[in-house]
Amino acid sequence: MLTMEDIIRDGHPTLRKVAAEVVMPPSEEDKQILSSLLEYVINSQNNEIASKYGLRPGIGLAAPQINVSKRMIAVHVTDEKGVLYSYALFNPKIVSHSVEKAYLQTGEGCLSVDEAIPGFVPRYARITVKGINLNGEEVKIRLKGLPAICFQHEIDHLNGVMFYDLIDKQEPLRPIDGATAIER
Ligand code: LHY
Ligand code: NI
Repeated sequence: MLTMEDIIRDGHPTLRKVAAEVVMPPSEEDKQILSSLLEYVINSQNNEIASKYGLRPGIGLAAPQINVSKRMIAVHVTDEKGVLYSYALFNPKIVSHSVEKAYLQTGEGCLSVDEAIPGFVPRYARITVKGINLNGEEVKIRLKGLPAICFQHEIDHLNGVMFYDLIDKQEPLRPIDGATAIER
């Protein structure tokens, strides 16, 4: 199982690389890596396991964060209605998005960034993501709210983008006009 020791931190060059597409059908090794990402986020949300292994709680994780520069992400997050979005995807891609923007009222954090960096991170309010799941099936997911933000954060990691890159450097906490503020 993955622990915080497997997660590389800000400053590591892998976090700034554009990750490679995973060749389909995926190898057993790539499937194993992807399932370990999902296992981490699930374990990290279990109080007993998280405290036993010192896991920082997370809702998403991308392969570059464990120093694997390949296009794989895992997300395990519930929306405001309590609906669970639990996905492990190869080659996830945003195939369409709203014009409307949204941002988390509390800002974002990152398992690869140890300090808190305040500021609003502009995201699309709604996205449609396509990818391949662990069973090799193509999935198409429509997302809004926190799950949409989480997928965008994880897909950014595949492109070498960190959340703080998107924060307004002059005025980090200026409400983003026309954007919806989302509570966690
Ligand atoms: N994980 C963050 C986490 O706390 C993702 C995240 C996304 C935080 C959106 C806050 C808002 O689970 C990662 O850093 N994954 O890359
Ligand atoms: Ni992150």
